[in-house]
Amino acid sequence: MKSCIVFVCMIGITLAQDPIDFRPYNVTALNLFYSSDYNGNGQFDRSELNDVFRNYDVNHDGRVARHEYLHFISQPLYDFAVILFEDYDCAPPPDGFVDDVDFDLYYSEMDANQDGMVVISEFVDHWIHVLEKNEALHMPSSQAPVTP
Ligand SMILES: [Ca+2]
Ligand SMILES: [Ca+2]
Ligand SMILES: [Ca+2]
Repeated sequence: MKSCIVFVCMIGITLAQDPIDFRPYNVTALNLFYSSDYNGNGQFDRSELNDVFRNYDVNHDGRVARHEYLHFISQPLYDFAVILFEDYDCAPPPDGFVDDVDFDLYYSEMDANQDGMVVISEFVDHWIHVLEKNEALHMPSSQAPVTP
């Protein structure tokens, strides 16, 4: 469950951290990869995207509703989680549920070279981009930026 939350909201670990700080993003993304590569084959398999979300599917209907996902999330990352869910719910039209149709598209977006497999560099690049794009939603405002 913990690694699942880490992936989906990048959050499980953060429950123990105050303030929350995902920087440096490349390290966060790498840790995220290792917690999401369930079979340890060094790639993020398409099936592992399902694995990541499985624990959110409280009523086991094969898809994750917005309220199921957000149920696990609390402030200060709630707003970030809302945006992440919108990213996951990517198959048009957005319907408030994340399921295989969304997973296929999301996985394809992570698969930068479109060879059908998300390797570690693709995974890391994807999450660095997500973290940078949404920095205002998760950056601890009380801290000055840290230079690596
Ligand atoms: Ca794997
Ligand atoms: Ca959807
Ligand atoms: Ca690839």
